[in-house]
Formats: sequence, C-alpha cells, structure tokens
Amino acid sequence: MTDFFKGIPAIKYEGPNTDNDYAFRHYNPDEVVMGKPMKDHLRFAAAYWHSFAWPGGDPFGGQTFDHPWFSDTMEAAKLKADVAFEMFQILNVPYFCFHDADVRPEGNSFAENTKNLEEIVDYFAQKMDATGVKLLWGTANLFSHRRFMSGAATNPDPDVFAFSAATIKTCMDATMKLGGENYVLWGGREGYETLLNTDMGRERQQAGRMLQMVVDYKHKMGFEGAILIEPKPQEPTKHQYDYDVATVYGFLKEFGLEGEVKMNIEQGHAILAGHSFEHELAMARELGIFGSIDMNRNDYQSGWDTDQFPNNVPEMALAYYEVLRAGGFTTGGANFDAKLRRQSLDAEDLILAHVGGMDACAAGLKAAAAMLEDGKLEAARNARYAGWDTDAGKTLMNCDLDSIAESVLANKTNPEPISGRQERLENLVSRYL
Ligand code: XUL
Ligand code: CO
Repeated sequence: MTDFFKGIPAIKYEGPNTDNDYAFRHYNPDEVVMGKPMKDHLRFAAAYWHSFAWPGGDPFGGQTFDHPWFSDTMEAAKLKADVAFEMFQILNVPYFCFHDADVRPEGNSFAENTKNLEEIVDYFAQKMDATGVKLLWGTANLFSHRRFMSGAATNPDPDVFAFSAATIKTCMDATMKLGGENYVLWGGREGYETLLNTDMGRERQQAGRMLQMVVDYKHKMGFEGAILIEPKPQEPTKHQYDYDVATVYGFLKEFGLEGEVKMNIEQGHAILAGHSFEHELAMARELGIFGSIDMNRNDYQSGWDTDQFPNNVPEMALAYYEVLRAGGFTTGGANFDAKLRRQSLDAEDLILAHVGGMDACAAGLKAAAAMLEDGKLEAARNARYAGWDTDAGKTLMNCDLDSIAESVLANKTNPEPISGRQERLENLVSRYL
C-alpha cells in the first residue's frame, strides 16, 4: 500500500439521502436495471493519462500537480501503477484504459520503449490478477512526442509511419496480453495545420493503409476485442480527418473496413464537432458502428476540449437513452476521459471527481431506462412515422418518380403539416429526471 489515498475509504452505495461525501448516491453496482446489474450496463473505466500522467498544465502555465511518480524511471512507473490500482479499488471501477506513454518511461529508441512497456505490462498483469480489475482498452500515444508533430500514419516522412506502425503493434500486443476488450485509435495529429504544406490525398491513403494493417494484425494475432476509432474534429490539429462519426463511416466505407471497426464516442469531441453527444451515439447506432464511450463534458463557453468530469444528468439521460436503444455495450464501456481542474491538488479531489461522475452516469442510466421501459417516447416516435408502415407507405419506397407523380395527381395528394410536438416530448423527458 502507498500512502497516497491515506484515510480515504472504499466507496460504497448509501443511497440518495446520505450525507457522506465518500459514498455513491445512485451507483449501486448490483441493482438490476432493465434485467441486468447496473455495473454491467455502465462498465466504468478509469483513464490512466488524466488521473496519473497529466501534470496540470494549460497554455499559460505548467505543472501544478507534484506527484512522487513524476520522473522517467521504471521505479516511478511502478509507484504510479501502485497508486492507480489503489484508486481503481477505492472506486470499485471494473476497468481501466491506458496509452503506452502513460505507463512506461520514455526510452531513447523504439527498442527501449518496447522493453519498458513489456516490463510494466508484466507488473500490470500481476496487479490485475490480484485485484480483478480489467483492461477496457489499450492504445498508443502517437501525438505527444515531437517525432509525431506532423502526424503518425499521415506523416509526410515514411520513417514516422514505420515508427508509428511498430508502436501500434507493441500496444496491440500489450492489450492482448492483458486481456483488453478493445483497442482504440485516436488520431490527434492525423490531420493538418495548413493545406499549403499538406497532400490530403496521400495522407488519407496512408491512414487507410495503417487501419487495414491494424485490422489484419488483429486477425493474425487472434484478438477478439473490437478495434475502435475515436472521432474528434480538431485539437491538437486544426483539422482532424476523423472529424465525427459520419465522416469516419465514409472513410471506413472507402477502405472497405465498415464491418471491422467501431466507434469510441467522446462527449466533448461531439460538442467540438458541433453535435450533441446523443447525436453521435444515435448516428453510430444507425450505421451499425456503435462501440464504446469516453465519458466527460466540455465547458460550453470555452470552445476547447476541457475534459471535465460529467455532471449534467439531464444531458446524460439522453445519451444513455441512445446507448440503451443501441442495445447497450458489448465489448465497450464508459471510460472517464476526464481530468481534474489544475487547482484540484488533493488526492481526495481525484476520488470525489470519479464518485460524482459515476453517480451522474448511474442517474442518467436509470432515467433513460425508465424512459425506455415506459415506452411513451418510442410510442410517440412510432406514431409520427406510422404512415410509412401502411401498405401505401411501404409501396412508395419501391416506386419511381413517374409513377409517384401519377398517383399524386390521381389521388389529389395534398398533405397538411403535422406538429412535431417537441415541447410535449421535452416535458415528458423532464418527468423521468
Ligand atoms: C483526446 C482523447 C484521447 C483519446 C485516447 O482528446 O480523447 O485521450 O481518448 O487517445
Ligand atoms: Co477520449
């Protein structure tokens, strides 16, 4: 045991009326919601990078956190792992997620990076065994080191493509070894700063080829988890190729990979793309590529990716409604891709941030389940489209313009507008919150 979380108890469910900061009010892991324990709906994961690797910088100031593991040695990496697993157990989160660069010291070469990663993977394996905590997904950080400044797969320099491909291979190996349930690709620098120096055609082909290699390797190694792409429109690059769910779907179709790759959808990224979170979730469901979520929230005033812990239950209820309509998670889960504010220096801040986020998710899930079980919203949606279920509606889909024009003339078709009843539906949603 380290003394990082000294004095902080394991968090238990005490119900909505408790006065205890260190308790769940809504997250009751074994409570059955729509026929399944809440923990199996929510499948929470903690993110290693924000909680343990982020130093607290912003564009105007550097490190505010001063953790004892902030040094590039294997000893420090192991201390960081000890503290991380202590947090997972205090919170009772079943999963975690990591990038290679979060967990191992940066080496001077690919070989050194790989050796360091392998050593920490063995250390993780022991800790996972001892605690029962599992890996939701692994990924490669192909955006922080200066070698990736002009992209990884989409870099103009083939050596960077090669270094990136080799790094992805080692991270897929690590994920597989630890029994990870997914492998994520987020291309933070797969985009451009200016078209003046960018060959978009080449870069898109390079990204497509890299993705094909990832899928091929997944099958070669027998990895049974899902490959997930995490869309984001910009930041760090001015424009990112994986802009949003619909854009990524077009990309997957172009390279014939729509049956191989699913989406990891992040709340804050949806907002940056000018969408709501539920829009992105619904789009992925309709396209058959819904996979997993990165749960967080962006500040609507700041216009950048603030990665805050989620706390807006009415919004989250609408998001979970779409998750439930998608049939829930299979290999996916809810990764808290969220970080403390840089002034939140205490160990308890990290715990309470997760407690609040987990409770908000649970409250959102319960409201969404009630909405779905009650069926009023779905009934209203179905009623709105009922014309399409009639014989005439069904036939219309198989007609052509000529025959439709004839029938509109013959039947004197002259539709009257029908209310969309938005306010009535919004009032209905409020009753479940
Ligand atoms: C960045 C982001 C990443 C991915 C994993 O905005 O969300 O942390 O989740 O690389
Ligand atoms: Co993310």
